Amino acid sequence: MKRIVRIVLCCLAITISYGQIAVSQSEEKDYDPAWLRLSTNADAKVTCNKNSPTLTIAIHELRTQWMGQPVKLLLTKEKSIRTLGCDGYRITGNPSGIEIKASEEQGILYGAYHLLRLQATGGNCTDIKIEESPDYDIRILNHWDNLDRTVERGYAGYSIWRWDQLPAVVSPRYKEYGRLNASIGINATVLNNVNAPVEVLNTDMLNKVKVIADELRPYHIKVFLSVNFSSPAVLGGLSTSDPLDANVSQWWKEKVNEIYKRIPDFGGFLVKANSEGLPGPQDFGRTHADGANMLADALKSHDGIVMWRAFVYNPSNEDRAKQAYSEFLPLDGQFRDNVIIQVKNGPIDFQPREPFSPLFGAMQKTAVMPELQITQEYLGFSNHLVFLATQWEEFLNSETYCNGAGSTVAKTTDGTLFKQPLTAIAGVANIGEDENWCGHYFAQSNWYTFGRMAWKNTISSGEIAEEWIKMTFSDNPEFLNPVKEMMLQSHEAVVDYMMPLGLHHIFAWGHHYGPEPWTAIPGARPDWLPSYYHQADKQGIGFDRTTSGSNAVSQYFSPLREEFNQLETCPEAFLLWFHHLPWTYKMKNGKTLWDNLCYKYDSGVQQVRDFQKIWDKTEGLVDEHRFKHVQSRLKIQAKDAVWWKDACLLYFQTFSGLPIPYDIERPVHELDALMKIKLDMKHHN
Ligand code: BDP
Repeated sequence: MKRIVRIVLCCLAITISYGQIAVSQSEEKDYDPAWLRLSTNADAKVTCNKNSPTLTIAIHELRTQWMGQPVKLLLTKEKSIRTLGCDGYRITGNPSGIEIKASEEQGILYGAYHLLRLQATGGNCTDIKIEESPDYDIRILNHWDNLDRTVERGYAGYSIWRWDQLPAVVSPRYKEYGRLNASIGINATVLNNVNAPVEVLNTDMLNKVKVIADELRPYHIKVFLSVNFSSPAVLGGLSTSDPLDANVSQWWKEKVNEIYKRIPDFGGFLVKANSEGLPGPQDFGRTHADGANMLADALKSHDGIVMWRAFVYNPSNEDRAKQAYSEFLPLDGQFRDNVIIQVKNGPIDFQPREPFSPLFGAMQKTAVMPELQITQEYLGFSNHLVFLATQWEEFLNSETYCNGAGSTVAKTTDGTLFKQPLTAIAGVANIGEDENWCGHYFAQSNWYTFGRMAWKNTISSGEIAEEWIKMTFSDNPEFLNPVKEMMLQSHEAVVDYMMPLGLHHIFAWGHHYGPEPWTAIPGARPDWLPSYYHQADKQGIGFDRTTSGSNAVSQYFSPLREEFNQLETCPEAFLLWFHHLPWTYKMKNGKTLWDNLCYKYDSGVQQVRDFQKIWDKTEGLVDEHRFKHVQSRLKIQAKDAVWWKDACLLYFQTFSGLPIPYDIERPVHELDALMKIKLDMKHHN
């Protein structure tokens, strides 16, 4: 809840007891090694048949951390290796030696990190035969970092990009960032916020961007920028930014040339246009395709690309959940081959749980890429322990039925079903200059997960959790097993205590931290108010998106649309997303909707209490600093979970008039008091 709100937040200071958001404001300091914690005195024998900065990194990583047999790195044009693509590699090994082969240097780098991961996770390091290549060509982080170093929806301190010091001072953290990303296969990054000011394209800024690009290049990370569509007029002084105006396209061409002169391997642009008040081609009566294609033409000769976002919606009579599809589907097939449409996982906005956006599978003649949110804007910021792998797994494995059974979202985007010229996946970064990078130690697992899933979209959340725990904490089963279980349950827990059964967007106005299902701001856009989404009244609750409601179900393929449309088949996790139901509606377990809602909220609270117990038992199995840090965050999460439960149940009870089942924990707050909470979110400037 948006434009106004943007002015508020990013890094926050909260004074109220319902959730202390820790914000680091310190200068350059030591930082946590995250999942790269192997000891660095291995002295391994490593040879390589070629030389380059990237290969030097691979050699150094192995030399210092690999404890096993000699390793040979071989860049080769062998056909069987070339078929693995430019990022792929083959590792073969026996007790006397290991070979990593790849056709490009980045393949060698990824192979080296794979071997080290095998060692760190206790895998078989003697008899190895591994072949890997990624499912997506571009595995990209989207930083929502502003030029003043605040981070929109960032909860780990200021931006790691020291625009104030660049280009003269180069933070050692850029390289460490490159290393962490390369170790999980991330190969691209958008440095700045999608809400981009025109200034990002100033020559001064480009000189700074060049330095970061130079630092990240050896790690094989391409730099992209978010740009503002009205740059030609506002920055360039032209009379218009109309994409069909010859001067405008010429301005972009020259700007692009200026960039490539400094950064020859620049990736391209990410564009948020005609969305939440930002300018775009529609301001000039043109379409999204006109805008995207004009930029694509400017980038084409340099091999640059345009990632054009489909996150568009307007205050209209059309259900917000339908709008991106309505806007973009008619344009399918009209985009250049170096344009890819970036679509958020759900049709609304990174909610705790959403069905997948119906654009996946529907746009078949245009490259489409998923956008996931790693930063926990709608999941308790960096205070709540939420492992996102299960959420993304659910999304990637969702059946679209666009091409019969088995047409998962993953397959509609990775080139399996549609031969799209580009494949990519984006994650909105949760990185800041906090000592632990992400605010919460467990939030590092979400950065890690994004890389691993972008590489292999069928990897299971359990596998990722296990790898990450072993690399980051410990392989002691006493630690590993319960912590893994906790991580795997954590997303369901947060859904339960925030928005169970398909509820969505009942967050506090602006900052999205706590509950405010009651918000009523005079004059506010209706689609920015929780009541638009929950539709609670004396009769019932939920958004009717069936054929007799907004008919959003029609945007899905059969048989999914019927499945969502019919009460008997609609998954209970999406019940109130698609249906408005009476409070006394009988659910599958024989209990009423109201009772189920209460039990869900309560179960969320109980799960967090269990997480506290699990974590407390790990004392001594993990270093004290991280133990205490996570422990104190879990206390905040437990308090917040009760806050959510009480706020939502007491508020919805004013409509249902029904008692909270007597076998669950009683509310500990007064609704009136909860309704008065206004968190003091300050903009760091
Ligand atoms: C919403 C955020 C807002 C972003 C917007 C976007 O609240 O800060 O600018 O998405 O993705 O989730 O453009």
